[in-house]
Parts: sequence; structure tokens; C-alpha cells
Amino acid sequence: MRIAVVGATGMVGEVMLKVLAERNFPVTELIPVASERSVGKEIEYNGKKYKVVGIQTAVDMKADIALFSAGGDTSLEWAPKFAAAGTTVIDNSSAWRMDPTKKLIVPEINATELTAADKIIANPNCSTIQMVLVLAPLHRKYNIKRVIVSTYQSITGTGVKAVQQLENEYAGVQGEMAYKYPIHRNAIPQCDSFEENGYTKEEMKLVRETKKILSDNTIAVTATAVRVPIVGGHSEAVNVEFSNDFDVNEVRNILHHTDGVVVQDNNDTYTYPMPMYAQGKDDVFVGRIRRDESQENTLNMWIVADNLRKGAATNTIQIAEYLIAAKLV
Ligand code: 2RA
Repeated sequence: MRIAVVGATGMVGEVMLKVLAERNFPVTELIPVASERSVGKEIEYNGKKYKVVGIQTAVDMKADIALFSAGGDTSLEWAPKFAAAGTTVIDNSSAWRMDPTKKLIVPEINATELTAADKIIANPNCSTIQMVLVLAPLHRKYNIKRVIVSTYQSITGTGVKAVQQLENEYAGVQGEMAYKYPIHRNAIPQCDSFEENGYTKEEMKLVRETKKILSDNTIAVTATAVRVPIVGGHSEAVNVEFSNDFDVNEVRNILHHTDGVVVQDNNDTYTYPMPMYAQGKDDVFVGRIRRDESQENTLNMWIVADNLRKGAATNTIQIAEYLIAAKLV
């Protein structure tokens, strides 16, 4: 497979290259793509060196699949050009996610929606992926009425500039700010910009994308997204109200048997998900599973995942793996 990685020198792009190699993805030719200032830079993949190319060059090379992590503007302009050249695009930006003509895919949930006609496929937002992977089997079993989620998001979701800001603040050095405020010893209740309704784009991604991926607009979702000074992954406190009652042990058993989900839930042994465990892994970890005693048919959970892996790179590559296995590319 001729694979283009658009945004190859960025944080997610680098993880995509790592995951492609780890999973022995059938790459016969790699086309690392980055901005003009990086053209000619050498990157190493699977023991071989590749020169970064510009994006028009990559279009002309007619990759089979292009894995995008280069921002919404680049994706809006260039994904259609790749698609017109016959390349199937899997995009990590929010550009296409809510487009009614584009599929929003978490492979374990809805990969079967994909057809060969899908030439631009949207990868959901990281905080959405880890939540819906846990919610999907429970929705099928108990029917979700409402979700309340509070997130505790890693600074890696913002990118290198945020990681550098935290390191500067650790060192007591004034440097470029990724956030309006210091992140060291702080929690910032703002991920991305605010929308007219007073919620941030990150919060509204959780609301809108959850409904689309679960194919159920009746699900009520509300979210608060918070940035915290950690790097291992995103954590989420999720409160779910179902139409039907449930048994907590049955919930644990359902999740235990859900592909891509690992249950870490034992108070006696202080076992619960934490970013320090999730970092570098592809699973979504769930614990603190307990009935909400304040309301019937309602459950509390704690969900953690590496936002750069299952939240971005790995989910993208799993979509590509599905396309190949289903002979859609
Ligand atoms: C964030 N989910 O964490 C967003 C984009 N990666 O900032």
C-alpha cells in the first residue's frame, strides 16, 4: 500500500508512523507530507529514511490511503484533491466530522457503514472516541437517554507548544504560551474556543459526535472539558442515564467483552484507570463503575485513554486496516 501521512512531522503524525510500524501495516511506499518549510527533511520509518514532500507532490503521487493530521484548513483544501486523485483520506481534524455526506468512524462501533465510495472519512475527536467505545455496547443493551461528561484532558491534545509551556513553567522560564493562563499547578476549564451557546468547541464535539457515531439523535449529551497538566492521556468522568435498569456486574462483564476496552475496576486493590497506565497503549480503560445512587437507571464511570493513540493515530490506522480487510481500497 502506498501510504501518505499528511502532517508527518507533527505530534499525531509521529505517533501514526510509530503505530504503522508497530502494527506491521502493509506499507509498500511511505509518503511523509508536511508544510513547505519541512520539505526535504528526512524522517525514518521502519529502518528506512524518507524525504518529506510537499502536499501537491503527494497528491500527484496517488497514494492508496492518506492519513491526515494537519488541521482543518489544510484538510478542507486538500482532502478533496487527494480524493479526486483516487486516494482515500482518513482525516483527524474536525473539518469533515459533522458533514452529513461523510462517515465518522470508530471501527469497533460502525466501520461496517463504510463503502468504497467513501473517499474522505472522518476520525472522531479523541475525547469522543474513548467515551463512545464504552457507551456503544451499553447503549445497545440498556438504551442511553442522557450522558453527562466531564473531561480532564492532557496537554498533548493541544500539541507541542503546550508541552513546551508546561516544561517552561516547571523550569520557571517564561516562554510562548499555548494557553491564556499557566497550566502548571492549574486546571483550565476551556479546551478550544467558545461557541455562541457558552460551550467550547471541544464540549460540543462530545455532544454532536456522540450522537452521530451512535446513530441516535435522541441521546442527550452535555459536557465540560478541562485542560490539566498531564501528558499520558485524557480522563473522563461519565454519568449515563439509561431507559432500562442494569446490573453493575453485568455492565462490567459487557465492557470486559468489548473489543478495545479494558476494565480496571477493583476498589479493594485500588485498581482504576489512570493516564500513567494508559500512555502508549491503544486500549480504552474504564473503572470506578458504580451506580449513581441519586437517580434510577443511572451509572457513573471513569474512562481513560491515550489521546494520541486510540484518540487519534491508532483509530485512524484501524480504519485503514478495515478498508484493506474489507477490500474497500
Ligand atoms: C484536544 N481533542 O485535546 C482536542 C484536539 N486534539 O485539544
